Amino acid sequence: MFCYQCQEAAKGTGCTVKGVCGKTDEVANIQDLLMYVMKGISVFSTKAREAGVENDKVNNFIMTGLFMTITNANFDKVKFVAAIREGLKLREEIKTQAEAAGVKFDNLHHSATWTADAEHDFDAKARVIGVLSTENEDVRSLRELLMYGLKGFAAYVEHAYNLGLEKAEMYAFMQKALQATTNDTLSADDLVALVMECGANGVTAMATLDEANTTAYGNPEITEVNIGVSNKPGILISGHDLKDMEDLLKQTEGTGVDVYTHSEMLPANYYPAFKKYEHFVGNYGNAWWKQNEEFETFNGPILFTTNCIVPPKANSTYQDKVYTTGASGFPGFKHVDADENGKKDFSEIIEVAKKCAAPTEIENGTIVGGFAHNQVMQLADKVVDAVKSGAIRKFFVMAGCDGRMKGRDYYTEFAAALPQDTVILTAGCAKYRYNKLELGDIGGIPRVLDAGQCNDSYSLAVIALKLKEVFELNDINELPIAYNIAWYEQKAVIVLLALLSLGVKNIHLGPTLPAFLSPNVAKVLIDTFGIGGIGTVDEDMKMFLN
Ligand code: FSO
Ligand code: SF4
Repeated sequence: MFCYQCQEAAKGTGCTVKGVCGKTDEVANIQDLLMYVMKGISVFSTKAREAGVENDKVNNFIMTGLFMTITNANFDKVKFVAAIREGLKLREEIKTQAEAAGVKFDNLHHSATWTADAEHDFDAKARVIGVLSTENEDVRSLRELLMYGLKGFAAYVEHAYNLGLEKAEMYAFMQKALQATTNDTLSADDLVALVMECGANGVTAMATLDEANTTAYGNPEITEVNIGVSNKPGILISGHDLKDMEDLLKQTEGTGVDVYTHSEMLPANYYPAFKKYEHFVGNYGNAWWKQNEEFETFNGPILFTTNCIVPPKANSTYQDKVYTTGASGFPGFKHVDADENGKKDFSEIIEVAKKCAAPTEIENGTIVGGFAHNQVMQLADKVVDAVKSGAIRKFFVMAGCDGRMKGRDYYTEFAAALPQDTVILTAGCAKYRYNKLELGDIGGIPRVLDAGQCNDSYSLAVIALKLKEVFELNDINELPIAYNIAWYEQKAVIVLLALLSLGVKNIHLGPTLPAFLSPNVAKVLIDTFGIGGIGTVDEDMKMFLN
């Protein structure tokens, strides 16, 4: 195996024996093979599309396949083997359709022609088509940057799709980008252009998801979220999928079982449509990486709707109570699939919950969030006045991810050290590093404004664009906003590319720069966009405030 797609890549270069995330080399390899098969399918589907052929099964397969390979999403080899078999069939189907539409294929890339059925043949092939099979390190770096952005993009597209909102051009881009990685004639500039196009598509995906979420569940509003517990048994729901959240709330109503959000699902508490459920108690615990301890004390079953799974410890007492759905999976966890009508039945989880003890309290009190674009716009006059009067000197976008690396204490220390006339804008699980500090408010505006999930970074961009308009500036970079972003997995990659495509410069990224950036590609990002890493809290504070 060789994997360097996330911030925890071993030794800052790549995992080669076993993932720091817990992914085995077998699973890492089979994920590479699924990527390879999706590239082969895209060789045909991009041409088929030009000839007017759109295949919904292909669109769906590629969206979910990309999502399944995101860090921490799916550790279940059986699922990948099945997906590869299905993918090979779909590849033949789309090839036949394209040919029927008059497309002629020659000089096909090997990903479009390789085939096998036996799992040991999959394993053998997987070992030779991985990331390192692209020899030139800059081409490899650009291809992988594109693929990782694409994975995050696909996740957002899938959440919107689950709420009934889709855009054909988003599927077309996924396949175009996959196909592009099979084309050895593309120059570095061509690949950079595709990476930027990926960022622009990321903006579309986040905007689409925002529309899907707010149309279905209303606009997030200022909310005090309970972080304590009730005396009834509960189900803990993790991940990002709000449709699953809704289904679980509906199905648990009147059963005597309460519902709590975990990690990236916390922002579900901010939506009006979910607040009406009395058995929706609040949020339990912290960011994803603390789950081994926090699931022990939760006492009830856990439902993963997306990525952010940490393999349970061998002596864990909760592992037989964990369920996955959607693109997520883990060997030994039960998986809930939708039926042919798209309905998910969570009744087994509810029955398990009924037999469990209520959660053990690990914290109490409340945290405040719900500052997505609509809510912030309602406070716009107050915010603009505070900026004009100097009460707010600067905003710090500290969105992104949390993680277990020690160096991430930096973000807690940085947030605590920020002067009183600054406001943090956040989204994603990075917030858990400082959302329980008492940072106070500025004339009633909390000093930490949480917009929501990582995809709600879109809200932060909308807010920035609105401020640019109000202050009649020509350039988004003239705003008093600094970007000190933490990253972990591929959703943060698409958020970063989306910000770059909106023209945002001088973003600082930590706790370490991505291992998949070759020195030359890193230089392009530094020279073109002013991307930087992080230093010490003191040094960075001086740098940002000057
Ligand atoms: Fe994972 Fe966090 Fe939302 Fe990231 S919980 S790490 S950018 O925020 O993606 O899924
Ligand atoms: Fe390593 Fe991250 Fe890849 Fe997991 S996802 S194998 S931790 S680089």
